[in-house]
Amino acid sequence: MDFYPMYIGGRWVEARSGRRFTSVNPATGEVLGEVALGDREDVQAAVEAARDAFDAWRRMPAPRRGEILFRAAELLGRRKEQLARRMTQEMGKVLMEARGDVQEAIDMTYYMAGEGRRLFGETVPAEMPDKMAMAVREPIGVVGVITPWNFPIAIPSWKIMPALICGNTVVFKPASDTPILAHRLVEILEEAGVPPGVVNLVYGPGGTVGDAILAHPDVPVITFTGSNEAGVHVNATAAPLLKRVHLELGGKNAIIVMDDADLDLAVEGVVWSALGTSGQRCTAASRVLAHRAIKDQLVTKLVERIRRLRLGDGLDPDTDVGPVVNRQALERIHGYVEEARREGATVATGGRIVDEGPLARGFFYAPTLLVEVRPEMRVAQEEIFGPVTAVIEVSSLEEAIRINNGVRYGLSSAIYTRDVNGAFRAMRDLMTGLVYVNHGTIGSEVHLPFGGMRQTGNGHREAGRAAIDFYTEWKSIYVDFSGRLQRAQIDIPQ
Ligand code: UN1
Repeated sequence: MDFYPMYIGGRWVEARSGRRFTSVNPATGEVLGEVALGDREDVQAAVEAARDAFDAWRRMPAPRRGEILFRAAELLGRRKEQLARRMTQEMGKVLMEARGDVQEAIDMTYYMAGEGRRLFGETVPAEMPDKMAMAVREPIGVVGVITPWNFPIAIPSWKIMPALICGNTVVFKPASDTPILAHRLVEILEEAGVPPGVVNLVYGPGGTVGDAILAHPDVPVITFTGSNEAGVHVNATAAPLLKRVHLELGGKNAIIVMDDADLDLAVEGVVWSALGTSGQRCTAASRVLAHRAIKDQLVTKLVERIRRLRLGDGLDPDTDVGPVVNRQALERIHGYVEEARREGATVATGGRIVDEGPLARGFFYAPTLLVEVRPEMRVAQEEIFGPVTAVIEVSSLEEAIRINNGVRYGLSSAIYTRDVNGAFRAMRDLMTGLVYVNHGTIGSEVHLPFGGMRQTGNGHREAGRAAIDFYTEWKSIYVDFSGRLQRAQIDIPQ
């Protein structure tokens, strides 16, 4: 059985306790490998290594750090297929989407490599003669990176690459459902020339490792993607130490389909956004706000399209939808559907755990369309994180926007329409960090800010230049070359 150690201070090591856990293929139940199970002491060692490595790393010229990331991007590119296959085995998403996940990481890594030559500050005129004023960006220190399993290469890369290019060091705790992918990513960073201690990897199911990172006084920055429940805990644990915390949490994303929309295009957008990655994306479309004039027609087309989807092992090129990540997920998803039924919704297709035939060995949920859903139902308010979407009928754009905005999340939204004015009104009024026009709710690009409003997060954004803002501190520098005392605000030049 393959074994996956932790990576601390540039060495691959067993957990100090010697304990291990396993990683399992959700399509087959097969055990893929054994993984070192970390605890508090491993975190302590990782933080010390990251702290010790910080000084040399922050002083390395940023373009040189960029060269290391450039090599990492090349390695990710060369291993794209291998990584994608492993990803399908470890968390179930179909191979085509696993390739997309790795591609997002490649794109982000090249983008951040380039930022090494663009960590722009500001120079501004000073108030006094013979004086210069400027603001420069500085790294902050050790960044705690805590990531989910649904984008096992992309999400860690969105966090680690900007943290590194800005000159920070990293303690990385990946989701315990996808430790092997995390291992592969860190191997690539090592091979690309990231010096010992600059990136450290500690695994730990059960919260001990995560909590030790959150509560460690030498980790001033935390970046976390995961559920809202966990995000609140992250925030509360980090708060007494006044850490800088980035939270990327849930979504309850909607696609509005207006009466003048291209329905076939909308169907493709809904199916891709709602059922891609088996709905396990924070950007997944889990509500369809359908104009009443086209609702019945849209539902008929959606049902027909969804029934043609093939469920199966993501490695099979004929598979459209893979399993969900684990048994608990399967039960949680089904619980939402059952509750929707009790509240009066109708299952137009799907609505069941696949518990017979060869797929019964894995964690498969039949792609599900719910109709007769009302905006206040739980299934229309809470994040499901599974292959389920709910159709809600609306009578106007205003009503659709109101319902879209009537949830606690604000990550992504979309509108299908041919009306230019309506599209612009929606772009202005939809309260989400991402808005798509004639396109589904998923598929953000790495050079634009990514993140959500309201309880999807805490105001920070990742990707693009926004990430550079998160991973740096501003330092304002004044240089007086007049040779005399110039008292600010007092010796006002005439
Ligand atoms: C997530 O599900 O946590 O736009 C991120 C998208 C992807 C990112 C999803 N680029 O759907």
